[in-house]
Amino acid sequence: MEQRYFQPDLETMPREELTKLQSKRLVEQVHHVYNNVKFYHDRMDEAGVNPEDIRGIEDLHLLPFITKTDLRDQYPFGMLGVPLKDVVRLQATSGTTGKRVVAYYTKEDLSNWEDCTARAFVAGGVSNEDIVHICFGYGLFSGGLGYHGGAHKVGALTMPMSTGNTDRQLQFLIDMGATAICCTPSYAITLGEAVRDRGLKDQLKLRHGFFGAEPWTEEMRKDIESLLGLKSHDVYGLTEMSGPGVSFECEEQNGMHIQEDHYIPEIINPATGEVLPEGQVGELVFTVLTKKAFPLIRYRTRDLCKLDYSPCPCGRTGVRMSKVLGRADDMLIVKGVNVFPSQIESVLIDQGYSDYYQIVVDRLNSKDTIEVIAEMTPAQAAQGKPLQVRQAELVIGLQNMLGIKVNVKVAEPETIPRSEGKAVRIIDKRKLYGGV
Ligand code: DLL
Repeated sequence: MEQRYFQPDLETMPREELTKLQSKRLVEQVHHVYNNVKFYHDRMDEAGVNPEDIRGIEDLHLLPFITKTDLRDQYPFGMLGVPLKDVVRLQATSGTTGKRVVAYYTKEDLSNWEDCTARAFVAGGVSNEDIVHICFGYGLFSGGLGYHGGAHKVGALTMPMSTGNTDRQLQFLIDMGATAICCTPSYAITLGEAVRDRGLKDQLKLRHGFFGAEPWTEEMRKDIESLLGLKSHDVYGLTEMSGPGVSFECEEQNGMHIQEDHYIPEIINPATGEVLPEGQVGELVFTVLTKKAFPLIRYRTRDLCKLDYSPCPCGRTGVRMSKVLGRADDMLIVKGVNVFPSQIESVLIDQGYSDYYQIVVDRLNSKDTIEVIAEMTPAQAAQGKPLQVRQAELVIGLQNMLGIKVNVKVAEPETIPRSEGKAVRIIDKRKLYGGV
């Protein structure tokens, strides 16, 4: 019989028991950080909180938040919770700006992380009979090695392909008969388009796909599933928490179960820090309960989403987070107006454009300009509608959504550069000369 859960007792633990486990682990973790990390000792003292004040998760709100800036300030070893000799691995965030954040793991931290990605694989139908093709980057980025550890734990044949060289990726996918694939959703589309263009779909044996590391839409899901002929699962995570596998979609494909025996989620108002009620969109904050080398308490992820505590038919009890709906720090202020890239994306998708687009913000003669480059799908291009008409429709759609005038360029199919890592969709040139 197909295995449904990797660790059934933990994944289907009734809420009451889960809360008790979280409370016990939180109390231990708070003592651990207070006694072993000077940064936390000082922060808690400043906030007037004693480890004894934290008796369970109901007291979590007493603890101060921490941010990426705190982690950067503590670079390289300031957040370490164990002696360096007990650390066996490090990974680093994939950010392209500022100092990278380096996260550390003990042997046990790695094993817990592998359990998390193994749970994601099993939820998506992977067993020791599968062949898992991993084309996330191996190295400092947590994607490759994170998935790798989980696939090993499940006992699948694990192919450490890493990124790049689409021809080689396709050859291995076909020759080895890979049944599962893991990569960014944008690379899945690139691979899928290559499969379509070369007529290779019949030679693929793929059944399961695990995608993440960047936002993707339901439209992208449909494209990926039909191009590669598989069922797709969204997997979320961040290096600071360990990497991929903090939450994952089960077979219902309806929200990502957070692995609450390891992570406590909260949703806050990013402007005030107030904890928001269930169902409201806000910034996701995580407390990691089990990681000892790099123990983060109330870490502000800057990812915007909402939580759903209603029961899931799959039987897992971990709360489900929605797709990431935006980044608290992606919000652009253009001509004094708050602009979320997700608003622009929804207009593009409504009008039938592809998932590839770019938003270029600049400042000319002290005035902000914003340009959206939308890429037509082959079907749109085949309609032969004049480009001026398309552009005018987009300008109106974007103006209605954002309340400001946006310049628009409509690009031919597949002309926006594809990336093997995370897609670059926002180019804010204003930062080049000193920021806004
Ligand atoms: O991207 C870890 C990862 C690797 C997750 C592979 C899933 C698959 P970082 O490089 O630290 O770690 O980037 C973390 O990426 O805060 C989100 O903004 C974004 N992100 C990650 N997964 C998703 C997802 C890895 N499924 C940052 N949907 C996070 C949307 C995601 N955004």
